[in-house]
Parts: sequence; structure tokens; C-alpha cells
Amino acid sequence: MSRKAPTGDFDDAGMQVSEPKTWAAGVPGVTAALRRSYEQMGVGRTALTLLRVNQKRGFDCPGCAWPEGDERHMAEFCENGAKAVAEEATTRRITREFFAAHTIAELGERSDHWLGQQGRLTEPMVKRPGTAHYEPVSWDDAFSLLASELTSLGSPDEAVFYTSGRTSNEAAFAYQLFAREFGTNNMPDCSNMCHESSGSALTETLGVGKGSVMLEDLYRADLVFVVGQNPGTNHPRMLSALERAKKDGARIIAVNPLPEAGLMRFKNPQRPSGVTGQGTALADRFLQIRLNGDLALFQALNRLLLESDAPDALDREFLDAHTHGFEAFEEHVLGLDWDDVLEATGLTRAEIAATLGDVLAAKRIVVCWAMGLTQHRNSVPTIREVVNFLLLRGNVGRPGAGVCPVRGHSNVQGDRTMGIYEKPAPAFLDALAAEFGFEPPREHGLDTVDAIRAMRDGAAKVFFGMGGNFVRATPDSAVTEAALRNCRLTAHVSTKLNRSHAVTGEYALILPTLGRTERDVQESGPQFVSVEDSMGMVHASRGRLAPASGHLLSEVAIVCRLARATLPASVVGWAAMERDYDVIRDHVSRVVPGFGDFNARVREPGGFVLPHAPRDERRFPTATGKANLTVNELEVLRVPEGRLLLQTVRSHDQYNTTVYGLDDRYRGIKAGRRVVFVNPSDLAALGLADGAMVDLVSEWAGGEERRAPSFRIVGYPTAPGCAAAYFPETNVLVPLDSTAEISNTPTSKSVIVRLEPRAAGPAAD
Ligand SMILES: Nc1nc2c(c(=O)[nH]1)N[C@H]1C(S)=C(S)[C@@H](COP(=O)(O)OP(=O)(O)OC[C@H]3O[C@@H](n4cnc5c(=O)[nH]c(N)nc54)[C@H](O)[C@@H]3O)O[C@H]1N2
Ligand SMILES: Nc1nc2c(c(=O)[nH]1)N[C@H]1C(S)=C(S)[C@@H](COP(=O)(O)OP(=O)(O)OC[C@H]3O[C@@H](n4cnc5c(=O)[nH]c(N)nc54)[C@H](O)[C@@H]3O)O[C@H]1N2
Ligand SMILES: [Mo]
Repeated sequence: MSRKAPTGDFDDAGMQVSEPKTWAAGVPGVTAALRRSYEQMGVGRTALTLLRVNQKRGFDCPGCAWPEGDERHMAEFCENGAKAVAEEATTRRITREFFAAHTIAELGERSDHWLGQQGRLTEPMVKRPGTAHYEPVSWDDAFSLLASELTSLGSPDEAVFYTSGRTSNEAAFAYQLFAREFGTNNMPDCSNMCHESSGSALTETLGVGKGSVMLEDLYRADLVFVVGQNPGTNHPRMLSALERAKKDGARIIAVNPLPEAGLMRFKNPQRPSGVTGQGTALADRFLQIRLNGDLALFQALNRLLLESDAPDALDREFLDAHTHGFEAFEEHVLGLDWDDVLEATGLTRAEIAATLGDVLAAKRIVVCWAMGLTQHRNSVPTIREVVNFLLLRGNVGRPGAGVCPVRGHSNVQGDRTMGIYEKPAPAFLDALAAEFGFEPPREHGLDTVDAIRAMRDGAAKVFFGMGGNFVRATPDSAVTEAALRNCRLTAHVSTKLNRSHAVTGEYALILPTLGRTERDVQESGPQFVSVEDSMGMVHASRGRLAPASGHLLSEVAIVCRLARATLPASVVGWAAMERDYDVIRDHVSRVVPGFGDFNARVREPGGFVLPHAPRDERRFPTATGKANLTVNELEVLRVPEGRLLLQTVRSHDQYNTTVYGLDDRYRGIKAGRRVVFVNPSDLAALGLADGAMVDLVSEWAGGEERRAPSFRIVGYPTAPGCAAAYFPETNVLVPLDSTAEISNTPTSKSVIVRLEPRAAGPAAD
């Protein structure tokens, strides 16, 4: 079952391990960012590009979805945003000679890092049946191939249209329109592996699957929880917001198995004191929780709130007027077993009681979270319990308080708003039908995990990826790769080369596209696109750099031409949409609520904010018409003797499957990625030594095992019983069928593993 890992993944020969850092950003961050930028694009282009990131007339940073706020610094970027930009604005190029020199099989043996380092894709390429190489193909021939494969399917549901979250609103709207006119809702996206659990929990409880706070709310909060999130690496600009919140009097509680540097102390590189001084201590309280302990923690806090005799422990008025389900919730939570709580969280009762003290002292509370909460089997119940916690004290729908799921990809939230969803709401489909005059399919489509199953089983035969790196981002690498190879055609719209291009169907296409940083000129003139950040702000993004090659098409142009080739009798004006993106925005303004007058409002500096009923008017568009308090069973995740609970995380030098470099500065790792972080007390108990080489073997129901070979143990202050290693190298350990209840998100943060000592050194298996 387990395919050999690519030999290129084992480039750790010079690895060095040192003490983890206790603070984030500051001068080393700026230096690291500039070094990468100079390497990739030279000094002049670096200055030109970085000055335009996130400016009101510049482009949206392709890094993360954290909002920009109204006052912008000269350089509104962070170290990792700069790396994301450099990765795209690089001056390195992949030409047809490159593909002639490397077989596809050979590319499949290279590491993610090596593939990304080759530079930007420059022209469309095809792989035909029985050939070992990609060859150049004209755009027209590429679209004809796609059209003929799509139209010869037995049913439109045999096609899968994946989206990664960098796609603009305009491209996303056109793309889902094409898929639905073609006849399918098979639109899996990266969100299925990311914040799907947040969307599911928030829609059920509050009626809107998005965050309910704006930046100003963070500044006004008295207490901010940062749960299951590593902002120092993944949302560095959030640290400035936390710093400001603190300056205005907020306390910060970090809940994490790892003492992440960015949560502990922050040196703001955009202020003189950040360059020279000690920086700001961020977390006032660090709850070093066990993996998957958060449901227990929040339920325990809820029990303590219910039992508290502080007069204002509960916001009775709010609960009476705006919530549903209090009695059942109260009865359930009062039965919570304290032994279970202590076992699940690994915290002491005193720590939880002290946290309650912070909570009772805070009038306004915000809870922020990311992948540490969303990628477990019980993620949806966990996030519902967080909502219970906020509702008890009326912390939703007023200034300084609310839910803050911090999104990943820079437009993942906007893509959903534009209809990239395998389970579209009937109202959305009605609006599409009314606007365009065709009947969209009503049956739900395939999400990411179900799409893999369908391709594996031969029920889906064409895979089309709008961005992303499907085979590396998904779990169970061997199964996913086999699923893709089982397809008749695999096609990827991409800026950079990645492993998915090397795992092909009978036919395969690489369709190279413009990035955010580049000028997009169509027949009617220069175009801009728009994105929605994590807080529901929509704004324009304009690239200024010359495109990486004269052969690139924008994502919008690719969709429109694909649609014209595939649907000759289409009722949609594809040519007009390609010519002028205002035409797309006019359609959006009539289909998607909150986008009225889109073309005018998106041209305002800074853009506009989308309506959010719970936040704006304490209106909860749920099934009950109120905010729902929910009953969530606590099942303690028990790890068998001699095993550890492993989470798969990002290093400081990667963007998901794009590996910028081999360092993880804050965690003290240099020049290597095959490391597993383990608490020294567990090492002692397991009889293993820091520095030893082990295989990670995951164990699943029915005796199934999966192996990731050759990891170096790093003794590290993670919570006892818990371990951490980087994704995507460890995706092989997560079975396709191990997913979260309701959201179907792979359980990338709870993998039971044993560490098996290796006899010799790091040779590939
Ligand atoms: N530079 C950079 N920026 C990025 C990305 C990137 O790869 N690189 N990726 C983008 C994307 S798509 C996303 S979704 C975000 C991801 O942003 P994060 O969610 O910050 O990313 P992870 O590395 O998965 O980190 C998970 C964090 O949760 C903690 N954690 C894990 N399990 C648990 C748990 O059970 N309970 C608690 N309380 N904590 C837990 C981990 O220790 C870690 O600190 O970042 C976005 N921004
Ligand atoms: N084990 C484990 N697995 C995980 C996670 C985890 O924490 N652990 N995290 C999950 C999460 S949160 C996410 S979001 C997914 C990410 O899944 P994806 O979004 O599929 O993966 P990325 O690595 O972000 O995609 C990188 C590729 O996108 C392309 N690209 C970059 N910019 C553009 C652009 O502007 N346009 C187009 N068309 N293409 C572009 C480049 O070719 C690049 O190689 O991975 C998930 N997988
Ligand atoms: Mo994500």
C-alpha cells in the first residue's frame, strides 16, 4: 500500500537543531524576508513589489486572509507574506526545454521544495497517453481536449472541479457558473480540509458560517483567546493586532500544545521599539493543552459559568431574548465529569479556575482559532462548544466580542461566498437560475474526500484543479495518487510546478496562469479582481508586474474559454465576461446578497464590508431563528500505552505544500524537515533518545497501519503525550476515511502513532 516516498524528500543531511525561540518577528524576520526576495527576484523588483503589498491601490497579499485595517503602513507585509510574494514574483522560469529534459516520473521523485524552486510555469503543456513527458500545446488545443473529454463523460457528475483559496471572486464566480451550467455541483475546495468545521458549526449555531468580528472588535476586546493557531508563522500581521489589543488593555490567553514563539512575545518590525527592544509579551496566560482537549476545556468553563455565583456570570437577558436550547445545554454541561476534563486537557483544575477568573473579569471576549480546532474528529462539536461559551455571556453581536475563525488562503472565504461549494444553498441556485436562465443541478456534489473516493472507484474521470496542489494537500497520499492516476484527464491551473502535475491521468494538462502580483489586461483594458478577507471585507486587488510569460492567461480567461469550448450552446455571455470583469461583477451584484452596487463599492479605497446578521443586528438566521446552544458529548481521546497523539503542522518556511526553505526558525530547526517533536518525559518513558531516527507508524481501527519513514526525534516542550511533525510529509499517515463528523475534514491534528526506531541512518525506504 505505502508507495515509496519521493527520494527528494530526504534532503536533511545538514540538519541542525537548536533551542526554540521565545519571541517572533523583529529584525531576523525582516532579514529573512529580504534574503528570500532578493534570491527570487533581485533587489529592484523586490522594492517595487513589496511596497505594493496590501496598499489600497496595490495587490492583495497572496499569503493569508488576515485583514489589512484602515491605517496602512508603508510596507504592510510580513516576513511570510514577503516569502509568498517572492515565490510568485520570482524571476526563475520553467520552459518547454525543462519538460523535455525531465520525464514526469522523474519530477514525481523530486521534493516539494525542489519543484517549487524551478520557477514560474510559462506555457500550456500536455501529457498524452503512453508518453513520458509533457509537451507544449496551444491554448486552443488544450481547451478542445478538455471540452471533448468533458462532453464525452457519461454524466456531468463524472467531473470534479477543485478550487484552492487564492482564486479571485471574479474567477470563482465564473468557475462555479461554468460547473453548474455544465451540470454538476462537484466543487470540492481546500476549505473542505481547512475551516469546513468552523463553517458547519457556525452556520448551525449562529446562522452565518463566517467570523463575527472586525479588527476594531479585537482592539476593543477585554480578553482574546487564541486557540489552536500559530499566528507568528501563519498570520504574522495578526500579531500587530494582538499587540494593539494589549496596549488598549486586553488580556490574551493562548491555548496550544506548543509554546509557539509568536504567541509568547512579539517584536514588531514596523516600529522602532520592535527592532531594538524586548518587544511585547503577548500571552498573559498559556494553557498548554493536550491535542484535542479543547471541547473539554470550553465545556468546563461553561460548567463553571453556570455554577458561578457572580451576579453577572451569565447574560440572562441575552440568553432569554436571543438563544434557543438553554435547558438541554445546562442539564448536559452540569453532568460534566471533572476527571474526564483533566485527562482530556492535561490542565490542572487551578489553571481552569484561574482562566474562569479572566473570563468573569472580561466584559468583551473574542475567541480566535485556526487548524488546531478544525482538523479533529470532533471539531464541529468543539467549535459549537466555543460558541456556547461566548453565548453564555452575550459575547456575540456587540462591539469587542465574537467568533473569529482565522482563515488560511487569502480568498478562501470569498470563494465560498461566490458559490464554490459542493452543497449550495437553494436560494443561491434560485438566484443563478433567475439571472442566467438555466436550471442549475440541485443535488449536492462531492467534497474533497468524496471526490478522492469517486476517482479511486472510477466514478469520476476528469479532475480539474483551479490552483492548489491536490495530491499533496489531501490525506492518504498513496490512495490519492492512485485516484488521480485512475482518471482519464487531470488538468491544473497553476502558477508554479508541484507534485500534482507529476501524478497524471491518461491525459494531463498544465494551464499556466497569472498571479496576483501581475498585470491583467483584457480586450477592454486593464482589469482588477477582488477578494474577501477573514472579516468579510471585500476589496480590489491590482497586479502591476509584467506577467511571467506572454503565454499566460488569467484564471477568468481560462474559465471563460473553457466554457465556450465545452458549452457551445451556452446561455451565458462568456466572451463579455472575459473582455471586462465589470460584467462579472454586475452578475454577482444580482446573485450574491450583500454585493449590491458591487462595481462602484469595490472601487472605493479599502472596499466595503459584507453584511453579517448576528454581528450587525443580533439576528440569527438559523433553523430556530435564534442562536442555538448545543449539547456536545465529551469523548476523551485515549491513546494506547506506548503511543503518542501526533499533529501535522506547518513550519515557518512553507506555505501549505509549497516549501520555501528547510528551516523552522522559531522552533530551532535548520536545514531539515523530517523531524518529530516529542516531550522529553515521553522520550524517557518510551526509551527513545533525542536525535534518534524513527519511523512514524500510524495505527487505525482494524489493525491498519501507515508508515512515514525516517524522522529525527527532537526533544521539545510540547504537551506530554503529544507529538508534532510537518505536513505534507506526514499526510501519508492519515487514512482517507478518518474525517471529522459533519464537516468531513481529514483529522490531520489527531493521528495516533508509535515511533519505531530505525536501525541505520536516514536512507529512504
Ligand atoms: N506562512 C504561512 N502562512 C499560512 C500558511 C502557511 O502554510 N504558511 N497556511 C495558510 C492556511 S491555508 C491556513 S489554514 C492557516 C493555518 O494556520 P494555523 O492553524 O496556525 O496552522 P498550523 O501550522 O496547522 O498550526 C496549528 C496550530 O494549532 C495548534 N494545535 C494543534 N492541535 C491542537 C489542538 O488540539 N488544540 C489546540 N488548542 N491547539 C492545537 C498547533 O500546535 C499549532 O500551533 O495559515 C495560513 N497562512
Ligand atoms: N496533513 C495536513 N494536511 C493538510 C493541512 C494540515 O494542516 N495538515 N492543511 C490543509 C489546509 S488548511 C489547506 S488550505 C490545504 C491546502 O491545499 P491547496 O490549496 O490545494 O494547496 P497549496 O499548497 O496552497 O497550493 C499550492 C499551489 O497553488 C498554485 N498557486 C499558487 N498561487 C496561485 C494562483 O494565484 N492561481 C492559481 N491558479 N494557482 C496558484 C501553485 O501552483 C502552488 O503549487 O491543505 C490541507 N492539508
Ligand atoms: Mo487552510
